[in-house]
Parts: sequence; structure tokens; C-alpha cells
Amino acid sequence: MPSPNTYRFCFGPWNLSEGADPYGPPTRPPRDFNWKLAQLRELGFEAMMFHDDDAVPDIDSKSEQAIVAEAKELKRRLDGEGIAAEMVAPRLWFAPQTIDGGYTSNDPEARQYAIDRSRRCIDIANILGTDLVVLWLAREGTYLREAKVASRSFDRLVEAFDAMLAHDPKIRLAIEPKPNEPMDHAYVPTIGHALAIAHLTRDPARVGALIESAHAILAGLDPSDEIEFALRFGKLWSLHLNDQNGLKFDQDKPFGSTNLRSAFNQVQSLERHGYGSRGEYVCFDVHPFRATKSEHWLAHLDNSRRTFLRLVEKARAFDQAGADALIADRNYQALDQMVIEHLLG
Ligand code: XUL
Ligand code: MN
Repeated sequence: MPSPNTYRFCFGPWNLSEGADPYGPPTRPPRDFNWKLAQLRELGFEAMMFHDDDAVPDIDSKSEQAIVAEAKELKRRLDGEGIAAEMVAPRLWFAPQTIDGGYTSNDPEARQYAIDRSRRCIDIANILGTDLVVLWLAREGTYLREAKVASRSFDRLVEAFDAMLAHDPKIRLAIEPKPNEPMDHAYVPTIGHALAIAHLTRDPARVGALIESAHAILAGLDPSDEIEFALRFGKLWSLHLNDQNGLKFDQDKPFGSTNLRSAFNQVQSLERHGYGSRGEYVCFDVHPFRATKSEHWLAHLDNSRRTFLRLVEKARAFDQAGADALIADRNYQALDQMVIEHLLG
């Protein structure tokens, strides 16, 4: 293993959510951005993730000049607090223009809106001092197979990525795959799809990936294998650790909440390949349970980080030589129990 990593952590303002779900209203009163920033610092996190409209609220109603001025003001505040911006992501799933998708919409005006907005997002990333734009391709998919032609949608995705890469010669795009929700089927459901489509763009070296544990699980895949796949290509540029109990709605549970062993495997993979040593952050894309009281509002983030750090200790203390001997003897029964007992302490 390389020399021990030190990890740096981040989350986004949306991770301090208020508990609304499709069946009921919020369960906690809203808190403003300043409060969220203060909590992030208090919890000892080093960076914040942003959607473009987290950085510049009501972005669609503002002029380019106003967007630049607000982003600069935010950058001053972040600098004042010693907090970095990890990434900026265009929120292309809220606006009326993107009802049928952004980059893959059947409406050319909607596609243009999505590209223009993504360019603004890149400008904001530049001002906030990050070269990373995350693309969760939320509505780039179908509710029914006949609504769009898949090959044409792939071409449109590549066109959009190319427009972003051309807009700024330094920006890197990290695709965050998710197989479903809000769509029935997404066009880029796995890390394999993300890294493959990168090769159709004008600059594949600047198109990489972000893995979210829950999204891998929703695709029926193992998050640690997905992590190692992206790392093998040098393309794991960000990470959303969380947990998910089977094939249900996207749960964004605290890291390790459902499957501690899978969480351990994910940490082992990160340790093995020195994740973080090239400046990458560990982000927790977790939400409080709807039942969470306001006074316990930060626990899911603090707990995810605590669990992560405990699992780093577990990964470093793992008897790899003992495991290797069992592997050589094909004694996987004993290996299985060894892992369980290691985790049980
Ligand atoms: C959605 C999701 C998003 C992205 C950021 O499932 O994970 O929060 O991480 O746009
Ligand atoms: Mn995410």
C-alpha cells in the first residue's frame, strides 16, 4: 500500500435538507446558506460542493454580469472561511426548459438552454477556483423507450460535452452515473458508460467520473469494484459516499448505514490506490432521515465521516498477509469469517 492517505472531506448545501419527500412536506424549518457554511466549518469539513444555483440562486433570472458578481462575492466568503469549492454542477433538472431532458431533449431550444447554462456553470467554477464540473445527467434518459432514439441521444451528449470542453481549455467534466430516478432509464447508468462516452469527446483526458455508492447499488453493481474500475483509468475525480438498502428510491443514507462490509470494501479500494493524494475530496452525498429532528440535523454528516475514518483504521489494521495465505489456499470460508471478525473487532 502507498503511504497513508490523509483525506479531506466535503458536502453540499443540499445535504442539509429539510425532509420533504413526494408524499409529505418538510419536517425541519429551512436554514440559510450562511448557517450551512458555518456548520460545514464547525464539523471540520474542508470543502463545499455547489450546484450552479446553490452558488448563484435564481440563476436563470440573472444577467451574466450579475452572475459573475455574485460568484465573486461567494468566493470572497469562502476564502474568508478557509473553505474550498470542490466542484460546481449545472442543476439541469428543475427548469421548465428541461422537462424532457437537457442535452438530450427532443426540443432544440431546450438543448441550447442546457448547453448555455452549462457554460455559465463553468464560468462560476472558474470564479470559485475549481476546475471540476460534475454532471449528474438526471433527465437524460427516457420514461418510455420510444420517446427518444438512444444513438441520437449519445451524439447529443457528446455535442454538449464538446461545447463545455471548448468553452474552457482547463475544465474537467466528472460524469456522475445513476441508472434510474428520476427517469425510468438513464443513458449513462454506470461508470463503464461514463468512461466509454468520454472517448467520443474532443478531449477524453478531461472527461472522467464521480462514483456515488448508492447509484452503483441501484445499478446492481458493487461500489468498490466501480471505484477500482474508475481508478484503474485514472478517472475517479470525485466520490459521493453514502448507502442504499437495495433497489428502492435513492436513499442517500449515511455511509455504512446499510452495509458496513461494503463500506469497508470501498475504503479498502481508496486506500489501495491512494485516492485523495491527487487532491480529490471524499464527499458525503447523504441526507438526514425524514424523521430527524432539527437538533440532530448534522448527525448524518458527522456520522458518515466518523464511520469512514473508523473504516480507514480497519483497512490499515487488516491482516493482509494472513488474508493472502488464505487466498493462496483457496480457503474463502476462513477469509469470509476473518473479514467479519475484523469488522466486529
Ligand atoms: C442525485 C445526486 C446529486 C448529484 C449532484 O442522485 O446524487 O445530488 O450528486 O448533482
Ligand atoms: Mn451524488
